[in-house]
Amino acid sequence: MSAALPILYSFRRCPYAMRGRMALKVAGIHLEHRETLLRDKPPSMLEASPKGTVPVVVLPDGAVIEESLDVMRWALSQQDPQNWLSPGSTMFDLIAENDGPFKHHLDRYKYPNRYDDVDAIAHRTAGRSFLETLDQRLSEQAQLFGDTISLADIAIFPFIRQFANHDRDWFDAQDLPNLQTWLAGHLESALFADIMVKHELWVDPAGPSGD
Ligand SMILES: N[C@@H](CCC(=O)N[C@@H](CS)C(=O)NCC(=O)O)C(=O)O
Repeated sequence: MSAALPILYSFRRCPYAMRGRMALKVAGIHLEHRETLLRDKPPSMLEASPKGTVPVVVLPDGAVIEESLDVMRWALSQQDPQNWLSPGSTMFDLIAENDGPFKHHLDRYKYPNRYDDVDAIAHRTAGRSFLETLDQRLSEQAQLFGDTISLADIAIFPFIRQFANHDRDWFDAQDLPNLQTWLAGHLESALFADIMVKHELWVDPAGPSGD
C-alpha cells in the first residue's frame, strides 16, 4: 500500500500558487497535484480551507496549510537543499512590501475596471518604485539577499512577472537593468519551467464540478 501524499490545490497562473509550487518542488516533496479553477472551486478544497484561495496544502494527518508563505516555509522545513531560508527573517519585510503595497498597485494597474475611480498609470508609477528598490538591491548582488537564490526571490518574482507582462514594451523600456536580468533568469529557469507544466483539471469526486 502506498503512503498517503500531501495534496496541493493549485491554479497554474496564480503567483501565490507559483511560489508555493516552486518551494514544494525544490524541497522534493511528493504530492498529489489537484488543478482547480478559481470560478469553480472543488468542494473538498473549500471544506479543508473555507477561505477559498490557492494554494492550499492538506497533509496526510489532516493539517491544512492555506497561506502561500506558510506552504513555502513548511516545504523548506522538510528539506532546504539550496538554503533558501538562510537569509532568515529579514526577508519577510521585503516580501510584505511585495504582498501589500506592490500587489495593491499591481491589481489596479492590471484591472482598473474592477475598482472605482482608478488611474492605472498612477498605479503603474507607484508600483515602479518597488521595482526601483529591487533594481537597486540587485545592482550589488545577483539575487535579492545575496548571490544565491533565497525564498524572497521565489516569493517575489511571480508578481514582478505579472507586472512586467501587463505591458512588456513599457517594462522593457525602463531603466531597470538589474531587475530585468534577474527576472529573465528566473523565467528561464528549469524550476519555473517545471512548475508551469500543465495539469488536467482535477474533478472532485465529492461533488459537482463544471457548469
Ligand atoms: N494570502 C494568500 C493569497 C492567495 C490568493 O489570493 N490566491 C488567489 C489566486 S492568485 C485566489 O485564490 N483567489 C480566490 C479567487 O479568485 O476566488 C496566499 O498567500 O496564499
